[in-house]
Amino acid sequence: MTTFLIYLVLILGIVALVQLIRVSEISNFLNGEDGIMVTDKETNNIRYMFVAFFAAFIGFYGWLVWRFWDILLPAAASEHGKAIDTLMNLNIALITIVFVALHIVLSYFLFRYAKTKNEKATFNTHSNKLELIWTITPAVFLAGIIIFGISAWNDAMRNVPEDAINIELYARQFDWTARYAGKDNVLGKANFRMINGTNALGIINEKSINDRLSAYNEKIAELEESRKSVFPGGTNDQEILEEITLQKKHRAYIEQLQAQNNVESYSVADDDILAKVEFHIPINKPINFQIRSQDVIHSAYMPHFRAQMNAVPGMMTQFYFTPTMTTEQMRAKLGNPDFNYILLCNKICGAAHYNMQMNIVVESEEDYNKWLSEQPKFFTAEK
Ligand SMILES: [Cu+2]
Repeated sequence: MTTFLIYLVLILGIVALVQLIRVSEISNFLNGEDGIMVTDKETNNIRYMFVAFFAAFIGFYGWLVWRFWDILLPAAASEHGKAIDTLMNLNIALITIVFVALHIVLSYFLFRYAKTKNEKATFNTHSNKLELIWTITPAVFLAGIIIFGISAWNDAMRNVPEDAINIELYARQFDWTARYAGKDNVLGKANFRMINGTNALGIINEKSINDRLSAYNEKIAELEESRKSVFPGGTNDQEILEEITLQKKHRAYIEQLQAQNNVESYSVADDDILAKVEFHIPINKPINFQIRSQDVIHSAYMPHFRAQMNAVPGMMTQFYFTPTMTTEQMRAKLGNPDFNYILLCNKICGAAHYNMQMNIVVESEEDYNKWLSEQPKFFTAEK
């Protein structure tokens, strides 16, 4: 109702304004004045006002850049990030040059060629030369930026070094889990059919497979048992039989997984480590992030390292980078003792999306190894 009233007031306001203008036009007409005609004096005022407006506009842009430049991200804290920063700065510089030049020319033309009573405009219909200039110039600049962009991207996406540390970033509504591969640097296999309350990532090893199978066996035995208390062949019995078929189907999937694995492929998961609140990475070491999602599309965004990659359910994506500044160094550089690197979800994925984040600690390799050795292994940890 309030919205309706606001709209009504607005519409009536516009109607009143139109009527007022009409009244003033009619009164001018009755007084013998031509209200539509703009005088030279008015034109002159308007052109000065235009110049002042454009000067203020460009000044405001300059002020924005000056005032807010330092709340943008600090210099990149990863190796490939430097190229991305250069690309970004180059883009901003080009945009600024074009923006300022264009407005200077625009205000000059408005000023110089404002209509006066004695001046007649020239009428240009077409100029091939001009068309060529304003097509080719932006095309050359855009092609340059695109080539630079593609090469920076290819550099960032180049082959992952052999010695990269493998870390999985697992996304779900609404949190992140970082999984470390342990001593062998090989992440254990995972499958969505293995996901349950105690194994949110669906990691496969001998224990988790066996736990899963025995849970299904128990459930099936329970259902068989409950059949004894219902009328054989009756509606209730039918329902239980259907449930048993379903449970057996689920069990068959897990048995399939079991058949695909052996002692060796099980054991790579045995030393996997999960981190929930924050995760640590060592400086100057390539880190290979393997990114998965449990439910919807999320996006692993680590702005200070200029890294972002979608987390897509049903597939694994990957991003690798080498951090070049520890958390402590960045804190000192920014003069902010509370600074933390952060992993954010950068894809609006639901109600608590805003809170889907995790701190990243970059430290010396020594500290990193120490931290990692203190973390409990997922499968042997007390739960
Ligand atoms: Cu998300």
